[in-house]
Amino acid sequence: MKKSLQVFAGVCALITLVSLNAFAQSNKKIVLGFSQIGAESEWRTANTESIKAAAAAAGIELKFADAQQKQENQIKAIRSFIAQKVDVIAFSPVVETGWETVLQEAKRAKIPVILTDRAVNVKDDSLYVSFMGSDFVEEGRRAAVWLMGYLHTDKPVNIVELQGTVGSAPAIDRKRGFEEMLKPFPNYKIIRSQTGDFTRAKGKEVMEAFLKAEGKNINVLFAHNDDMAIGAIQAIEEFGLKPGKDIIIVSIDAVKGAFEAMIAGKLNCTVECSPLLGEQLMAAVKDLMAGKTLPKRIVTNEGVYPAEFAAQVFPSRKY
Ligand code: GYE
Repeated sequence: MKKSLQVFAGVCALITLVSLNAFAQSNKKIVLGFSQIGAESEWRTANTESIKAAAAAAGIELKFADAQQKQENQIKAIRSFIAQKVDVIAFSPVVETGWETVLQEAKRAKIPVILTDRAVNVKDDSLYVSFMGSDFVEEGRRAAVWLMGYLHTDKPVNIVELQGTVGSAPAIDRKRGFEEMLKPFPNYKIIRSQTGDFTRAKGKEVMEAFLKAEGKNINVLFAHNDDMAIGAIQAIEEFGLKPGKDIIIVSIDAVKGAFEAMIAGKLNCTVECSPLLGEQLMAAVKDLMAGKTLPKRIVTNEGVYPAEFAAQVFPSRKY
């Protein structure tokens, strides 16, 4: 029984390889179905542009679907890619959980799935071939390390936190990394934490509520992305306080808007999270179609940009 199973698995692998090689030899265009989360932030817009431009440059036919930040729309898009028999599916999962069924459907249809940007939480990791994107826990840690180095104090520090989309990998991981670094220093306290859904409008709205409740008690804002920080900056100014001075602000992404805010003295630091995943994704799709095995995890290289360097770095920023 065991032997025949092994033989069966071997034959299946061979068939896949032979068909992938046949594909590589034919000149058919590779078709990639990509399900994007939405257009909630500057980061996301840059990510979409990067994917579209890289697909065009690589000669890959891209079927692009915008889910408007709804998981059900992403599931529908993936099902439609399966029905259209695309060669590869890639997607950036809005939240971590709830993907098993649709990923099993893709697997049954023998369509490889690449995760870009955000991770999923599934028991069976054979449901996707590779996950490329940032280390969000590390980004959270970097924000905290910068903050403690900047303030360098053992006096009480009251922090408010604007979280990303509830249940999303970057919101869960950035919070975890940030808290992990602060833990040994109990004078740093998160006094309020709420989601702003990664948007400017929500960031502003939630910051207004924080200010109403805590007023001048707030020393620091940690925002899980730049857009929410930019929304919050407006709320702080309208409240009559100076962002970047009365309230120290650190956020994540390093989009152009963050550099402008830093140059204006309203944001103190941004931790980089690169949305420029397009080229890497297209290279991975081509490798896959040529029968190569992809690394299970491809991590993006990133840095930290304090406001002092903003003006100098700004001209070379690509997103
Ligand atoms: O930080 C935020 C976006 O998943 C890394 O999503 C991405 C995050 C990014 O909306 O701005």
